[in-house]
Amino acid sequence: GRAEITGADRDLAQMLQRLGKPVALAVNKADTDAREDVAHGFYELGIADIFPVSAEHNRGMDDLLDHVTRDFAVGEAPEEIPSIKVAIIGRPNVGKSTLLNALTGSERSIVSPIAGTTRDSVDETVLLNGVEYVFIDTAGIRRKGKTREMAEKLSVVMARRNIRMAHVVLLVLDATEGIVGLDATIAGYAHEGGRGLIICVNKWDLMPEGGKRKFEQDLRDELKFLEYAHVVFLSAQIGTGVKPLFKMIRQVYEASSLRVTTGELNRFVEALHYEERKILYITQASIRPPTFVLFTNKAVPLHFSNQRYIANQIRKQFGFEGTPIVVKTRARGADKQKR
Ligand SMILES: Nc1nc2c(ncn2[C@@H]2O[C@H](COP(=O)(O)OP(=O)(O)OP(=O)(O)O)[C@@H](O)[C@H]2O)c(=O)[nH]1
Ligand SMILES: [Mg+2]
Repeated sequence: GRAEITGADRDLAQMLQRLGKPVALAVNKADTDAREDVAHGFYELGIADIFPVSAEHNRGMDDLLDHVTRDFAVGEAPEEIPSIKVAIIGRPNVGKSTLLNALTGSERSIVSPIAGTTRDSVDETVLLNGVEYVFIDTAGIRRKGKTREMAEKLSVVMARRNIRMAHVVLLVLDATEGIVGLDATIAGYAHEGGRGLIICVNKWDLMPEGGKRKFEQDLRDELKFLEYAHVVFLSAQIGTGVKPLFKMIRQVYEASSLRVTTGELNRFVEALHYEERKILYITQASIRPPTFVLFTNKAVPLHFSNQRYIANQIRKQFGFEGTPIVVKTRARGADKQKR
């Protein structure tokens, strides 16, 4: 914006328009309002979408980014029937198959009191209120002489596999046994997988009344990294607490598929009063999991606890409930500072 249009600009503009692709023109170095006006002189290049910007002073970026991303698909394919894939994971014998049967009203998955009756994935579909839920469990295949240790290893392998295939994960725990090491291991994979997560405390029918609050407190202490996950108490065998899962799954799926515009995000950051460093700019790079990129004035990445703080603020502000949020930092002028 500080120089005249050159012959090379004209050639390039013509070439781009011949491609038949949408073209936007960013007129850089528009540092002030007066300079922004100059940008309009660039209409003569024949490109209708002109954006005066200042890369150095971070002006006009919101509008430009919102413009170029405006036709990007939000979520999956243009909503016909949304199909939500839900993995049911957990260690042996916690009641995964019983829960699948309760959710789908079927006897599809083999339930057995013998731990580790499972080997391959099995899935079952339920259509409810215009949404398709595909539940993925581990098929019941009884094998003689399977040791407890082997069953446990297998439960981890299957959990990892099923997490990859899913949008939302149901982590099943056995209330009568509390939270054990293997639960935490499997939970860790769900978290790393970046999937929306609901913690299902099963076999609650066997528990004395009134213990929910204490149980949840202990659970939150043990699984601190899952602070975003909903916790529900249920009995897969009797069926109590099972029905509300559908609505919750849908909500978690929608939260993990949410996109926030760059404009909204930057207004939010301005109001945040974040003191550790200056956040120049923030944008959402992807969904499932919602991933945000921060451009800051420091070269070192954000400390883990600060990352978590910002993730939680974003979650509160925009309703990303039940899903992990990833915050990445890009340092501005990182090279300059190294020198
Ligand atoms: N009391 C009670 N028992 C349950 C409940 N859910 C499951 N069970 C029992 O727990 C045992 C294991 O249930 P499954 O559904 O086979 O457990 P699983 O997690 O699929 O086990 P694997 O496939 O071996 O990993 C069975 O005896 C079930 O009847 C529940 O809500 N309450
Ligand atoms: Mg099973």
